[in-house]
Amino acid sequence: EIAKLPKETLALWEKYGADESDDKESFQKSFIRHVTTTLARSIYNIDNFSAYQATAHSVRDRLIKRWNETQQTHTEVDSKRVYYLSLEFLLGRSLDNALLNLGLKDNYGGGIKELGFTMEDVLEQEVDAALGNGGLGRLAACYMDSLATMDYPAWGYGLRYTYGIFQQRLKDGYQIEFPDYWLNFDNPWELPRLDVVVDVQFCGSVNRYTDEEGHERYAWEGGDTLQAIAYDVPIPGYGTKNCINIRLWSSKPKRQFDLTRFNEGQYEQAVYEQMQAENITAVLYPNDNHMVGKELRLKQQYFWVAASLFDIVRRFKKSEKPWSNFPLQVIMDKIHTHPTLAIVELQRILVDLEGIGWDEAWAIVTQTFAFTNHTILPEAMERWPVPMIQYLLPRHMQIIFDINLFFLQKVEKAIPNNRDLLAKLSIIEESTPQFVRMAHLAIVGSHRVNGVAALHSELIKQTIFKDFIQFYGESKFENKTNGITPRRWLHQANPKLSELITETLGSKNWLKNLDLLKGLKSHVNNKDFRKRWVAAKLSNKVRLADYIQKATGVTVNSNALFDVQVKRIHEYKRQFMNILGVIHRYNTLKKMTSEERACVVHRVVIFGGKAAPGYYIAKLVIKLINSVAEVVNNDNSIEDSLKVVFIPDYNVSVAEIIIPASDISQHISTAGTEASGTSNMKFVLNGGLILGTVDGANIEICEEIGDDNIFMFGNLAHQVDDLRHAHRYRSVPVDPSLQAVINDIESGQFGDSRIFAPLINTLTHGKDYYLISDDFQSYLDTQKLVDESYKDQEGWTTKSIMCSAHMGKFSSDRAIQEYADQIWEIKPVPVMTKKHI
Ligand code: GLS
Repeated sequence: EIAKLPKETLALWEKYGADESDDKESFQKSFIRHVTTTLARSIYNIDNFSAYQATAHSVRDRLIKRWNETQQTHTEVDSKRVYYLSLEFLLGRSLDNALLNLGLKDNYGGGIKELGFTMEDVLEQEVDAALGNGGLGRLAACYMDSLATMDYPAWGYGLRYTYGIFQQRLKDGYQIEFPDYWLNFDNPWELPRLDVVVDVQFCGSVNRYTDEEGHERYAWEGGDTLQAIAYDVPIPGYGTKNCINIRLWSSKPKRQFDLTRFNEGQYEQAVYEQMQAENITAVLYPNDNHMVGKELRLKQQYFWVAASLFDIVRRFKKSEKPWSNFPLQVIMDKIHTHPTLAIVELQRILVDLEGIGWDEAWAIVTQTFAFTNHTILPEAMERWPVPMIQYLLPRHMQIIFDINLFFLQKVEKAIPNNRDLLAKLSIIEESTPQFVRMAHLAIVGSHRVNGVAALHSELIKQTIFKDFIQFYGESKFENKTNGITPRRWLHQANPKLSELITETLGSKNWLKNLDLLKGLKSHVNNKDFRKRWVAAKLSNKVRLADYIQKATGVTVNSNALFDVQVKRIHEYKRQFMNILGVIHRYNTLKKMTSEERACVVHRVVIFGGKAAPGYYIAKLVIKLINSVAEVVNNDNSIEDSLKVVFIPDYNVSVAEIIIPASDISQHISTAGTEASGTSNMKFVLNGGLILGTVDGANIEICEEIGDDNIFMFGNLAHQVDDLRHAHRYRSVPVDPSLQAVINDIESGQFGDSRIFAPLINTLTHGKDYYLISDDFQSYLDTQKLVDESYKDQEGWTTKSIMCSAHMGKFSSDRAIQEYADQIWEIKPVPVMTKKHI
């Protein structure tokens, strides 16, 4: 029951609900108030961590105001909203981002100093919110930043995992995993909504009955019911009042205790149900680009979509609009196939609960959903066994069969007598047991499908989804190249460069319109500008060198060329090729005379990234990198011309230190395997050059910055199939330079060679699925070119400036604008101010 308040009360709200000011004194007041009341500490008892907490709470107060005003405006205007359904939101830290987006950084920085702390120390206290694996989860976070900044009415929906992506440590060069219990202390960046609770059902059975009007209906009954509790995470836009929401669901049991069991003395049994329920949102699955067919994962997916849809439908029903308006009010973007069950759930709500006819309901469903595909890798394609769905979600399985039946009937009508095509398009894979192909369900249940970079969007049409083109034609499939937010990835991560850019361009407008970076081109010959550009890079390298020293104990020279590959460890991303190249370089250096070595460019090769805990080969790559590092870094004979480091526990905040410091970064996936990649964009935006294959977004980056400013190499996507065929059936000999490196490893140069045998095996015996041998020589040649170019420091600086200047296209604002205009059909809704809620 919402209380109806008399007019006089509203006046009081007006009076006391006015904005808390953003000036220094107001911050200091609220800081002290939070130390004493929220944290219950005294002036004699504050450390950096409590200073962080008090600052965060002070920012949170301001965020909540904006959040309230935004939600109030959106409710009043009631325009179409986009719901971004993603199982991963890799937000990283929030304090610095919120300070910058809200424009509080200067006042708060000054304020905190007077209180006896430094902003740097305070910011360092925050733990990352690491509810994602890699690019996919970080993309979701960048998109939320853009949606907020561009005043769009948007909500994200995800899960509030108790444990985020594991923490990686190294022992004897091997990765070991530790749980990331990120909620150890209170989390100021979430608002628990303990009153927003949704029941979610599993198992049970389906009963058929006839309703009063004589229609055949289905009821899903019995089974277990859990509860989803909402936690809201406010996401502030940059330079706007708009503050959108990510709603994360946490699971809990519907009943606290089985009292009968408890009374019978079976205490453990009694808490069992509670534990089972809490398990659902306990842990993020630590796999990137790889499906693990665990029942718990399927439960997570349904739990999340059921709670989210209930919430979305409840909001829509409040408006009392007819159901036909649903797609005019709601658009849901499915990130990957993870939320595909939402299609089935919405059809179930409309047909079973709202009594709408199947066809009418299906039209609403397909208009409501859009599907973004983020990978072409076969091992990442989700398929769930029919018996598993049947058991957990019996009514959903029936609906999937019906969706499939009606879809195949349409195909048969349009393209008669083609059984082969029906089998290929079917949502059900006719194996034993049968499987549900989630990507097929996602395509059939969405009105639009898109890939995330030009090449990727073409490839999905030619490969995994090619049969669908026969039926739908091309128009349903399109491309939306990924983007990154310049607020976090330049302004926040690289304050020196950001300042220089703002000064040079005369305003901060580039932060909202990244195309303005083109204005830097006319300064490329300005001596002072170039000097400051180089100085910014150097100071970022010094910052990284310090971090490396602390994290690994290795001392590196900031004047060397910093060569970086940081991303999830995967065979297709070919960190293995990189380290093999390092071995080649090392042994070449060893053969040189001191005079010869004096002429070579010194390099620091930096690796970082997590391997999925069950991914044996990827973990061996980490071990090999560390074994090589051990030998190289302790070999005085090469006189510091090469250092190798593996930075442990790569995450968003570590990325913010590494990316601005790179001279060259490697994006060297086998052509056609990396859907887009987004770190490539971050590096180039920060004036780092890239060494890459003709893959993913590298291609479009090259188009924008020009091929003089990028080092591309290797075979092309269309050659891959033939090369693999040649490996299998003509046992092509391994590339000679590669063979030499293999011999070095096998000779024991980097420790017991038996350890690495399984890794070497992936290259030999007609395998080499990722074509390292085919690309190796061109990789080495291109690395030589990199060295040569780096010797010309002036030329390199010009390239670096030109790189940043041409990166406008890769702002996530551009990407979001395209989604909003062309797929979601949503309009900005500026937040109305002077509303006090
Ligand atoms: C990924 C792709 O592998 C990346 O290439 C892509 O940039 C990212 C965001 O679209 O999505 N797909 C995936 O499963 N993990 C990813 O990082």
